[in-house]
Amino acid sequence: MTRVHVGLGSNLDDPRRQLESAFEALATLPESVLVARSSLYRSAPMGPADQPDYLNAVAELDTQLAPLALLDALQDIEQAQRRVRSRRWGPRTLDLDLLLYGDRQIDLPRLQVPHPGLHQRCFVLLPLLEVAGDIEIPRRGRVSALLPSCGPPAAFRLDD
Ligand code: ROI
Repeated sequence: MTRVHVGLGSNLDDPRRQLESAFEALATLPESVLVARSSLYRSAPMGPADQPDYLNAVAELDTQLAPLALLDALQDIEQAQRRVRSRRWGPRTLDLDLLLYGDRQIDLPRLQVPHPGLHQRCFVLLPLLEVAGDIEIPRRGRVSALLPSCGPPAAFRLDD
């Protein structure tokens, strides 16, 4: 089993419902166990400002799926929720990013792990800290060391 972290993001079609059903789908992934889910966080869009605010969260899983098999499974979930992505950095119904795969570093055309933007994004680092504690991000250091320089946009935890 490898411990992995997946980032969830949505800013279309009832983002709270999108993230809830994504967590349900993640809980049924083959050869995997959903270990923890973070709270939901709201943030202004990074990128074009003419789109709704995002909700983001992080899921922690233990999996026996290989990285690309896991990526395929995440993309299946995105498609099942009728992912709409009109333009680069535009609004989307559901984004699932493989953030961390154990302590592996992966550099393939389809998949870069750790996720390239992870260390700069408050809306990823804050939910990650909640589920994973102060883990080490390969080549980047600990989450707590990255938080002071993350963002904008700022991210705000929603009440349950
Ligand atoms: N901005 C925020 N706040 N949250 C996201 O998940 C997010 N995802 C994206 C882009 C368009 C870069 N901006 C985002 O893909």
